[in-house]
Amino acid sequence: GLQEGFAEKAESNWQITLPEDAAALYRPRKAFSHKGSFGHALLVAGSEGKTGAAVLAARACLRSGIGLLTVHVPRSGYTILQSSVPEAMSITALHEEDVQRYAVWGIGPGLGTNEVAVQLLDSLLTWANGRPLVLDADALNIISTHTEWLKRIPAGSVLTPHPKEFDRLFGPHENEMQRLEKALQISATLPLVIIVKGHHTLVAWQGRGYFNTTGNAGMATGGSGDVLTGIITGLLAQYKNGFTAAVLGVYLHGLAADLALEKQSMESLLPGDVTDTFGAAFRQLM
Ligand code: NPW
Ligand code: AMP
Ligand code: MG
Repeated sequence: GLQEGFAEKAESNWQITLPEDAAALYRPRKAFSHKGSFGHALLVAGSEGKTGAAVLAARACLRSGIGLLTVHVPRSGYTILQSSVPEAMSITALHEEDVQRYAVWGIGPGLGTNEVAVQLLDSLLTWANGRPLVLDADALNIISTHTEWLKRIPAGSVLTPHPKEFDRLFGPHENEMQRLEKALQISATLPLVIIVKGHHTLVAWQGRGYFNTTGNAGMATGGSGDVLTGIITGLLAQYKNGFTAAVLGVYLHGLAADLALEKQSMESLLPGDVTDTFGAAFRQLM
């Protein structure tokens, strides 16, 4: 596998994802494939005033090649989601029997941290049944206040904190290097893919760290991380491997942002523009 390819050339626990590494991970679609070939993902996102996070994650998930997408939003987000992302199905209630049909769950963008959100995450962690999850934003913030839940996260799941969310989860760090070392340590202890977002986003897995080489300061706009959660969830459903989904997702997200600068400036770039450029980014991997 590619992880072995990465490991062979590594002289230390730290390495960078080069374009050829990302291209080696990419798998083109087969001519006789159908929507069932690419997985059915569930996104649990949004709350009143933060339905935008659900919309951004849903669009990104669809543009990453998912076969089918269902999004859980509160009632207040239902019509917004349905009219802004018609390709996605929407639901406003979750039941144990129904959720089992979704192979991969992405949880957290704009979810909020009130008691309803806490109950929802508690149920999802119980029902996950070994299924890998993508956990972001408020899902991570909730776990920060219930740290014993870290042990309930299924193996192979992907956590996508920004530095502040990372520190809420794992304690304060004096500097970025300390934080990255901690991410590596945690990934050697827990069977989780830990991302630390930033200019050179780190993917930590099994005690090794993979730095991303794409992306730019134009991504420093609210909603960028919600787009990343969407693409990683979509890739996890297709590639069925958290490490691959994380490395490829982070790389494509940054590359799309770099390519989007052909039409935008760093000031004008919006998270949704990056989603619209996923196609150009995928084409560079072919
Ligand atoms: P500072 O300012 O340096 O002290 P929060 P959130 C820090 C949803 N959204 N390097 C920085 O702290 C999300 O999905 C909904 C260093 C920053 O001020 C969440 O559910 C949107 N520091 C919820 O809102 C669009 C960094 O963290 C602070 C850093 C809250 O998410 C927006 C912010 O973190 C948003 O995505 C870095 N690279 N990155 C919508 N349209 O619906 C961040 N920080 O307090 O966790 O709040 O990330 O805005
Ligand atoms: P979030 O804070 O959750 O919205 O996530 C921000 C996203 O934008 C992450 O994917 C970051 O890696 C990316 N990002 C933010 N600022 C920069 C930057 N200066 N250079 C590269 N990527 C960035
Ligand atoms: Mg975020």
